[in-house]
Amino acid sequence: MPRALVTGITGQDGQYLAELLHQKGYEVFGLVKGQNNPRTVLLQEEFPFVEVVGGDLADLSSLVAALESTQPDEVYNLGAISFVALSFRQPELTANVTGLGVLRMLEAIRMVGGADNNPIRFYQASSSEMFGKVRMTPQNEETPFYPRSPYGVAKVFGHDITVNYRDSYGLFACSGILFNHEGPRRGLEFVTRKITNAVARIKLGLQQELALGSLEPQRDWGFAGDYVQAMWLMLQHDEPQDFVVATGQTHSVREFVELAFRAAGIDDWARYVRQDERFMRPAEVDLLVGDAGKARRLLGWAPTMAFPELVETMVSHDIELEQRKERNRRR
Ligand code: GDR
Repeated sequence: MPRALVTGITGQDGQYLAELLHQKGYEVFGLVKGQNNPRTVLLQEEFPFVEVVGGDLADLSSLVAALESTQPDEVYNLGAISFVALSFRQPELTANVTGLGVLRMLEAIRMVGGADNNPIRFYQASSSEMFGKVRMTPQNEETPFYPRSPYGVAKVFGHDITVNYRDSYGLFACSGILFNHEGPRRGLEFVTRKITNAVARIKLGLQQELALGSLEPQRDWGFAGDYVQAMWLMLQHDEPQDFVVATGQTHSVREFVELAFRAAGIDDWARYVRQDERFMRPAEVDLLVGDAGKARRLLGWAPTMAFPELVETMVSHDIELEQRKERNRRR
C-alpha cells in the first residue's frame, strides 16, 4: 500500500486529494497543526480514512518527526497561508509558512530521505499568482515571475527552492503551477465561493447584497477535483518536472457574478452588487490565463469541467446548503 503525507489536508485541495489517494489505495496521512484544532474533528468525521499527524510547517523538527512516523512514499505540500488578501495584512507570517515552510519540508525530506531504493517524492503547490503582473500571455512554465503580493513572493521562493533542491540534491521534487481552481468546497473568503454563496442566500431571501472589490480582474478558473489529478500524475511521471495546470480560458469576476446570478434565475444582478474598498488589494493581478500544453502532452492531463458548469455546480450546491441550514435552524 503506498503511503502519502498531505499538508493543508483540511483545505479544499487537501480534501479532494485525500479522496483521490484513498480511491487509488493509498494510506493517507494528513498533517494538522495546533492543539485542539477544530478542523481536525471535522476532517475525521468526513474523511475517517485519513490518519491525522500533528505538525506545523513553521517547525522543522515536527516535520522530521511526521516523516519518520509515517514513512511516506509521497509528500504533497498544500499547506500555506493561501488567501492573497490576508498576505498583505500578515506578510511575515505568509513568508514564514508559505515560503520558508517549503524549505523546511525539503530539508526534512533530505534528512529522513525514505528507503534508498524508494526516495520520497515531493509535490509543491505553486501558484499562478507567481506570474502576477504577467510578462507573457498565456503563461507557461517558461514565463518569468512578477508576483504582486506577499503571498505571490512567498510562492516564488517555494517554487525556486523546490527546483534548487531537485538540482542540488537530486530530490524527486515537482512544482505544480496551478491556476485558480474552485468548487463547492472552496473557502468562503475566495471570490468564487463568496459569490455563489451570496447568490444562494439572496435567492432564498436570506441576504440583500453582495459587497465585492474589483470586478475587472480576469482569472483562469478550473475545477479543483480535476487539478488534484494533475498533482498525482506529476509524482507518477518518470522524471521530476514542473507543470502549469490551467484550462486556457479566462473570465472576469464580473462574468462570474453574472453567470452565478443567472444560474439562480436572477437577471438584474447589478442591483444586488456593491463595490467595497475593503476588498480591493494594494496591488492587483489583472489577467491570468495558463497554457497547460506540457501537462497535456507529458501527463495526459486535461480539465473536465468547463466554466459555466463550474459556476452552476457551485450555485446549486450553495442553494441546497443554505436551504438545509435554514431547515435546521427552524427546527
Ligand atoms: P486569488 O483568488 O487571489 O486569485 O488567489 P481570490 O478568489 O481571492 O481572488 C480572485 C480575484 O477576485 C478579486 N475580488 C475579490 N476577491 C475576494 N477574495 N473577495 C472579494 O470580495 C473580491 N472582489 C474582487 C480579487 O481582487 C482577485 O483579483 C487564489 C488563491 O486560491 C491562491 O491561494 C491561489 O494560489 C491562486 O488562486 C491561484
